[in-house]
Amino acid sequence: MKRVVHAACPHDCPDACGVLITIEDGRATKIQGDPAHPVTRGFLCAKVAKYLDRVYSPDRVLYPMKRIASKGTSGAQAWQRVTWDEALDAIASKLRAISDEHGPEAILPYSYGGTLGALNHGAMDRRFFHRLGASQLDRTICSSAGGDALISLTGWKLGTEPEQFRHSKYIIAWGANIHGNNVHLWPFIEEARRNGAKFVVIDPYRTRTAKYADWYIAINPGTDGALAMAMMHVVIRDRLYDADYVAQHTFGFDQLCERVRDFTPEVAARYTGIAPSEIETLAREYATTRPAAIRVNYGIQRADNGGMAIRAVAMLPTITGSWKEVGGGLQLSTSGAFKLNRAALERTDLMLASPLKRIARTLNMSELGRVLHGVNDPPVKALFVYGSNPAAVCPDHNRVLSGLKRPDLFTVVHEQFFTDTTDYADYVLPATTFFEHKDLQTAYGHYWLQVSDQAITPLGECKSNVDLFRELAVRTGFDEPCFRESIDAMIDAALDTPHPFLHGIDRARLERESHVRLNFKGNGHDSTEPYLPFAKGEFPTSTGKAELYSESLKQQGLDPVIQFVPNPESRHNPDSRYPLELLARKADNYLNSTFANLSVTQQMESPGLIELHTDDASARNINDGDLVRVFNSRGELHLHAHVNGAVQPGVVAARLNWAKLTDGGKNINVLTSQRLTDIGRGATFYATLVEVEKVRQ
Ligand SMILES: Nc1nc2c(c(=O)[nH]1)N[C@H]1C(S)=C(S)[C@@H](COP(=O)(O)OP(=O)(O)OC[C@H]3O[C@@H](n4cnc5c(=O)[nH]c(N)nc54)[C@H](O)[C@@H]3O)O[C@H]1N2
Ligand SMILES: Nc1nc2c(c(=O)[nH]1)N[C@H]1C(S)=C(S)[C@@H](COP(=O)(O)OP(=O)(O)OC[C@H]3O[C@@H](n4cnc5c(=O)[nH]c(N)nc54)[C@H](O)[C@@H]3O)O[C@H]1N2
Ligand code: SF4
Ligand SMILES: [Mo]
Repeated sequence: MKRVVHAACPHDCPDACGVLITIEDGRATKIQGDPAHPVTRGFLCAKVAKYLDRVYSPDRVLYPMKRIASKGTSGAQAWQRVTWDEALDAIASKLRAISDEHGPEAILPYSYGGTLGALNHGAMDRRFFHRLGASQLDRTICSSAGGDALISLTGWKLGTEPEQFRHSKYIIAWGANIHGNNVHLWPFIEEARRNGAKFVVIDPYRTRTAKYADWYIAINPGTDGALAMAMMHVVIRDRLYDADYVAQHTFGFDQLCERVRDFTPEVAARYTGIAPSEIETLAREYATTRPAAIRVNYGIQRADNGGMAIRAVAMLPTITGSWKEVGGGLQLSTSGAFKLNRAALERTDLMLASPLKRIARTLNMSELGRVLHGVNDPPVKALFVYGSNPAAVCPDHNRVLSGLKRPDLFTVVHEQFFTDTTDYADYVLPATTFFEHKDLQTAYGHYWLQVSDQAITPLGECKSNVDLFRELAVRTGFDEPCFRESIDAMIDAALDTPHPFLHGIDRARLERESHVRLNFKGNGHDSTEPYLPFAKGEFPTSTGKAELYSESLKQQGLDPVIQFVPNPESRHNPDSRYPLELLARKADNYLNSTFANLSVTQQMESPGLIELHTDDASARNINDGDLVRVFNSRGELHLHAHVNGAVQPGVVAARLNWAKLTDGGKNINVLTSQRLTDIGRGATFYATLVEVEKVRQ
């Protein structure tokens, strides 16, 4: 018996692809992109195209496991297989004991982007931890700096839909590795270029995307705010802005003019390394070629000044009025449009029924290293990890590891594979992949909602996040009806909202049509027309306008307009102890640390490298292929030098990998810090200074 099931890729990727899975005799035999999905257009990225190897990998965690060797060890000798009953009972009673002794806030859930399915990402888990009274997690590790910065300007995380890029005449990929991280935008850009569009890439790393650009601008890391301010200087000085749009729909234009008056291309050139004449050209071309679209991604906000950088870049389409045009505007994220009934899914009100009887404290996931070293009261005594691999992805890896090694810390990890983090778990619980459970799928790079159907029965004894936390709630004695809700009832609850964007969209329709575009008609837009979120202003800010001046930023002690401050770890800080700016990047063929352990994806990557400019290599007597030590005050690791022209002098780049798959058991996050961004308390992975030296062999 052969059948085809419609699913949706839940990985942490803007594209949220529609996926068709062929099942024969209960086994998945083929995966392909849904040709009917308007953004997926029938193809998948290289890593998910090989997904059968992931689902059926012999390395999957298939049964609950209890640690029988010291933390930090892995392999068969570290684990004893136990039943689900034993594991759930032991975990429930340990959490109860910790709660009784230290208060429930001593328990910290830790989850992020393993799955973005609305139910498995954040629903039954949230209900469980809220009812327990556990600490809340501030999920800042990826996008909070840029997200909060965009909201400070536009009030809402909305942006240009990918389908509109085909109409653009000028496209800037700004800190956006489209080929690697957002490949389904690419066909629309190609179509635009066939119609004469110019394609500009601004990135300190010569990505695959940069190689295709008409104009590649190798900016110094952490200086995008300066570039955007100088571009606004030119646009305002030469009166290339849209005076009408600015007058009607923005607040604080005079203060912005004042702020950028002296921020000339010459000033910006000193920071960015881009010649003043090039900044002039970029600004003039951007403002005068219509329509012009900016795809800014999260790369530029992973730095101390990253929030302000996104704010500055997002001001550009606001002052040029480019939001009015089909194929104009800017995309950072489209996630704000998916107005699911999160209150019903997450039930924060359950905290009031917990032993705490109040809203629990919030701990920042990007500071896990600090959080695990007892700086809070009560200290964290239990860590419950699911959908995340903090022992690989968190900044300041050595601090994170010394925390995870604490003998008094009770750690549970719900996982598909034996990752870096499971090496520190007391219990590992087996998790389903998206083939094995049903979910509701939003997106952050387009406006299509999908139901992802279950394609196969769970392998081994795997359970989905929803099922795990449902069962744990019952074991813990929670009897609220929400803990008995079925998957379908949860999907219905998520869609049960008065918001016009979800009007007319229910589960039956999603199951029938596979993907449904949000209903923009309710916002005064026709649902089949291109969606222009801010064409008529309608910024949901306190002033109802785009806030070039933001009172709320001022209240947070931040510059209410815009400001450029160089990152403390950068070549612009005269006190810097280390000379090289490290881009601790993602791999094009992994997804953060996911896929790093599979040989099919490893074959597409070259892990274990540090990319250097030839000047920096020869100054250190380093040749291509040499083993080098990369270090700073936080840590060190050994990588092989690769002198390949990808970076400018003064910049080096390396990629995220599982620590235990790297020489010496360390990954690049031994070098990154726990400093937080100016806006949004985010992680600052891309503002890291290091030195590199040859290892004498
Ligand atoms: N293949 C693949 N796809 C992915 C992911 C993955 O790991 N692999 N991760 C997913 C996730 S979680 C996310 S958040 C998205 C992120 O998608 P992106 O935001 O595109 O991801 P990044 O790779 O963090 O950054 C993009 C680019 O910014 C550049 N960059 C770094 N610092 C600066 C700077 O100071 N200025 C400028 N202009 N550019 C800078 C980097 O070199 C990189 O090429 O991608 C998702 N998709
Ligand atoms: N140096 C450096 N560090 C970075 C970044 C960087 O660019 N450079 N990027 C940062 C960014 S943008 C992000 S978003 C974070 C990502 O950090 P994480 O969200 O931790 O991402 P992953 O490394 O993909 O780990 C997700 C884990 O969830 C598991 N998983 C998948 N699906 C499920 C499921 O349904 N249930 C359960 N229980 N588990 C599941 C996967 O097997 C995988 O091990 O990393 C950050 N860290
Ligand atoms: S990871 Fe992204 S591009 Fe790849 S299949 Fe999933 S959603 Fe599509
Ligand atoms: Mo991310």
